[in-house]
This record gives sequence, structure tokens and C-alpha cells, in this order.
Amino acid sequence: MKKIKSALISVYYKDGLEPIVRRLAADGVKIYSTGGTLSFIEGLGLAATAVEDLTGYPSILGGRVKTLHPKVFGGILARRDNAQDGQQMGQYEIPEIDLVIVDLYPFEQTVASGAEEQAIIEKIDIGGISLIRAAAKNFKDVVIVPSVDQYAELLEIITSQQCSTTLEQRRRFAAYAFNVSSHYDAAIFNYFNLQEQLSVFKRSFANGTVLRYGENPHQNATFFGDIDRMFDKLNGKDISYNNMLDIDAAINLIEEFTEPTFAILKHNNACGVATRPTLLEAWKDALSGDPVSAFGGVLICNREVDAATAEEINKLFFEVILAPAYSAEALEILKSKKNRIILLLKDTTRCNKQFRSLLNGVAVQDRDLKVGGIDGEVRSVTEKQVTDEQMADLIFANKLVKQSKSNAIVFAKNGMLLASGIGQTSRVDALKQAVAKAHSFGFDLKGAVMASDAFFPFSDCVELAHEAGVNAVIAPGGSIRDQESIDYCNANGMAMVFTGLRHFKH
Ligand code: 93A
Repeated sequence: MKKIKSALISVYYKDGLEPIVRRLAADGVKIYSTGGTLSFIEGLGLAATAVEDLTGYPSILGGRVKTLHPKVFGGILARRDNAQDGQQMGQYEIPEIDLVIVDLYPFEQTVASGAEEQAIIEKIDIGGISLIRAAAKNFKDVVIVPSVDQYAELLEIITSQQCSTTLEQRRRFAAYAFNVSSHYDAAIFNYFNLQEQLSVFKRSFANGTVLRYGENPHQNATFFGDIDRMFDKLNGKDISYNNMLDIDAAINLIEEFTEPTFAILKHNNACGVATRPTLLEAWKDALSGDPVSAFGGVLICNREVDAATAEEINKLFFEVILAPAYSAEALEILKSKKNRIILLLKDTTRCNKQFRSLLNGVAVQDRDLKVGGIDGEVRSVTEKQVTDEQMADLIFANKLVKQSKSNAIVFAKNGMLLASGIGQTSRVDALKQAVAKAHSFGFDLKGAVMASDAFFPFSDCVELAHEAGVNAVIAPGGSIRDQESIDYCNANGMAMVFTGLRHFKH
């Protein structure tokens, strides 16, 4: 148990501080304090010493430098059991500070209030965050109270323990402190990051590209952004608004894969995808997944298109093709139709925020850049374990379901999309759609795997999948009825893994 003999108090919001200061004063604790906090304490009729009197310096630069001084930080950081520290404390007349109470400048609230940048910058607390980190580092000797949220706990301790604390309690406060400081710095990072993204948008809003029309011919449309940086158009008519949506979905999808992969999209969803040793094989199997939907589709791949592949692709009527490279011969073949849009992918780096207009404003969210199942980030929940081949297919299917409109169900086998059910209002309808689609193209789902973008609310999905021949399932899990689906899998020899990561796409 260690007695608090001195305290430094510097808080933005003074609410809740009074009983603590009264308690400390009653116990004879020496209190040091900064401007506004000092006035507050004196207003209670209690005594405290101004930090200025301790440091011999006034608060300068409009308050930017108040507590940043060796007499303050020395008093906090000195190791009480270290002879040299003790000697220097004496030499420089530094008093020990046993308790630090800080409540930081309200950075996040200032950002949320829509304040100007200069006002926001001034709310980046430097001295306070340094006090918090210093006191937390020296928890062996110092108690740190890093925000108003810990006042109640502190008051309870100093009341019941006569202004003393245990090492365990000080360590716990230090953990709170690093939570507060890391959250605070993360908020500052988020602010700067978002500003940067917004400035990219602001710049692009200055010169939009007028599109032929919007989703339909009676809707005008403009694109704001730097498409020239993303790809070169090597052939074809102007890119339409709907093309842009499909291209965006196509790039998001292909970026999930590193092995040779071809994907065919319609209305922003994949209707054919295959990963194969060669691009030609990938194309053939992507197309065979659903040759009907592929008509008029958007095609994308992640390897150079060679002549043999181009010959095959050329047989299909399609709108757009995107690839990182085309051989000269392949390009000649593909250019045979003059309207066909051929795009060469260049720099596809893009904003990691997603903006969407809705109601009377714009909603911003982080892009969904995670996918479960990679690096074994899955939890097996059934008695039956998945085989390596099944695992590869599950991860493949999970990437596809992530990039499909919710509610979505995907069936895959041997690195190929067999069928999916997408954009349905119930998960079981998505599943039924996928089964019917697979059967309509003559696919036997025996040995296929299933991926779901969100949890199964009931066991009906695994039941229907099992009846269709599926024997391995990947899903986020998280339903209160997960156990019913797991029980069904166990009773029927199915393997299921949970990723813990939902992939709604609306
Ligand atoms: O501008 S600061 O970063 N510079 C400092 O040296 C400093 N020391 C404490 N802000 C600083 N503080 C902050 O002042 C505290 O974190 C607290 O939020 C506030 C308390 O100021 P006052 O006691 O004058 O109301």
C-alpha cells in the first residue's frame, strides 16, 4: 500500500472532481494544478499550488505549454527506489508527484461539432497526453487517473484506503491510461486520414467526367474521380454509369485473388469465377458456371490475356474486359468488335472509405477489406473437420460471397463458382435460388462447399444444403440458434467452420 502525498490535477471538464479534491485536501495531500483547474479548486475554498509556481515558468503560447517541464515530468517519472533519481530530484529541487488526474481536451467532440480545422488542431492535447503516459509508465510509484470515467473508482479507493493505493490498483489505472491515450491518438489519426480522403474527393469534384447517362437513359450522370490513373481504354465506346458500377465490383472481386483467376460479372455480381493454373482454363470454367448470364457481361482477370485465351473470349458477346496486360495478338483479336470496351488495369489503389449518398446527406464507411478464413482464421464448430481441399474451396467461396449482394449464398467446388443466390430478402431463398441455378446448368452439388455472407438464423439452410449434396460450410456464425445448425451438421456428417466475420453488402 502506498500513500498519496502529492497530486497534479489538470482536467478539461471539472464535473465530478469536487469530492476527489475534498478527500485529497482532507488527507493533507499537496495539490498542484493548472490555470482553469486551479481556479476551480480555489473556488471550492481549498488550497493548491499553481504549476507555474512549481516550474518558475508561466503558461505560454496560449496554453500550449503549461505542464511540459522537467519539474513536472521529473516528479512523475522518478523511480522512488533509485538512488541516482533521488539524488537528481534533490539537486534540481523536483518534488515527487504521486497522483496525476487528467481529463484531456475534447478532441473528438470538437471534430463532431463541425469546428474549423484551427480549432480542432488546438484541441490536440499534448501536455495532458504526456502526463498520462508518464504517470502510467511509472505506475510502480504513481497513480494515473486518465479520464473522468475513472473518478468513481479513484474516489472509492482513496475513501476506503485513506488515500493509499496498492500496486495492483495502480497497474490497473495504468492500463486504463494507455487505453485512453491510444484511443485519443487513433481519433486524431482518423481525423487526418479522413481529411486526406475528402481532399481527394474535393479535388476531383472540380472536374467531373460527364457520363452518357445514369442507371437509365432518362438520368443524367457525372463521375468525379481520376479514372485515367486506374486504367487505359484501349478500345470501345464511352464507359457508361452502369459500366462504372460493374468495373468497381469487378476490381473489388479480382483483388481477392492472387492465383490466375477469371471472373464474369453482371449487375455488380459474379456469375462465373474460376481459379486455375492457366488463364485459359480459368476463362473456360468461369464461363461454364453460367454461360447464359455471361452474355453482355463485364470480364476481369489478373494475368496477361494471351492469344489462345482471347480467341475463346472472343466467342462471347460482352461489354467490358479488364486485365493487367494483353499480348499484342490478343489485343488484335479482342479489338475485332469496335464497341467492346477493353481496359488495361494500371494503378488500382483507391480510397479506403466508401461514400454513399442517402437521405439528405452522405454516409461514409470503411471499405470491407477483410476476409475470413485466410491464415487459418476460422473456427471449426463440427465434429467433422474439413479437408485441405474443402478448406481451399471454402475460402474461395467466402471471397465470392463477400463480394455478392446480400443475402447471398455461394456454392463452389475445385476453385470454381458453381452457383450463387444473391440479393434475396431471406437467406433460405438465396440458398434455394443457388440450388435451382446449379441444377439448371447440370451441376451436381455433391461434394460442393457452401458459403454464407451472414449467420444462419435457423438450421433450414444447412438442411437444404445437405439435401443438395453439400458437405462443408463456411459462415460467420453468431446466431443465437447456431447450435441447431451445428447439431444438424453433426448428425449428418457435415463439416462447418465459422469465420466470425460478417460480409453484408447492400
Ligand atoms: O495545450 S496542452 O497540450 N499543453 C500542456 O502543457 C498541457 N498540460 C495540461 N494542454 C495541456 N494540459 C491540458 O489542459 C489537460 O489535459 C487538461 O485537458 C487541460 C486543463 O487545463 P486547465 O486546468 O487550464 O483548465
